[in-house]
Amino acid sequence: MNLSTLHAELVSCTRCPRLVGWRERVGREKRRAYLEWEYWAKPVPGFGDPQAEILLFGLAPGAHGSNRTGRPFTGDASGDFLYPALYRAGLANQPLSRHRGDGLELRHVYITSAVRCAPPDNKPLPEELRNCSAWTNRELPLLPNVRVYLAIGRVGHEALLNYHALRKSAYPFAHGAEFRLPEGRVLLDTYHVSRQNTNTGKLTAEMLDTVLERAKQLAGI
Ligand code: DU
Ligand code: SF4
Repeated sequence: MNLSTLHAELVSCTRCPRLVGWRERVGREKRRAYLEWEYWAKPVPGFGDPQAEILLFGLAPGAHGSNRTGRPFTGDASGDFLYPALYRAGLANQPLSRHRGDGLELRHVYITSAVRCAPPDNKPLPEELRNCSAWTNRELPLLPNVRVYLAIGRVGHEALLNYHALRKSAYPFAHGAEFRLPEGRVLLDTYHVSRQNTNTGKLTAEMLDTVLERAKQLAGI
């Protein structure tokens, strides 16, 4: 099993009925600006460098972002904040991320998320998080060089703790927090890159740059 074969299997997952309904409905109804698009409307596979030392772990696909384009953080405000930061850090070959054929490549970084189908209001149910953890359990072992986890938001943080069977109370989420996990990897946290956080100044570009520099330092990049 490698990442490509895992992703080929993932894209036909229908385990969460509510999310299957939602991802397809959003793809039918579309947003006005994207009427010409054929939405992806399927589970969104992880993306990036298979030899990554840093794993970015998010929440879920955005309804009109990666649920439209089929690549994490591609085509919405969250990606417009995240990818330029990865580019500034030397971890992406370009700041722009528009569609799967845009030439974007990551170095040292791989991106996936706690659930792989867009949820209504960006809020997966506990059962959906449990369902999709089965994919996390299969995907993370295929990334042999990961030394640093960067959780993008609390839900990603908790899914990573769950993956390692660690208790939330011992590892409280906080922007900039840094935890050495028992098996040796380091878990870093950032507030989520959602428009809600970046427009209000809760998460600034400088704050994200600082966390990414720390991730690189810990990963020896
Ligand atoms: O075809 P491939 O080399 O397996 O790459 C698939 C996909 O992964 C491509 O869109 C670029 C991305 N990628 C990357 O971002 N960084 C890498 O180091 C290798 C592949
Ligand atoms: Fe499958 Fe995960 Fe999508 Fe649920 S969220 S349908 S488990 S890919």
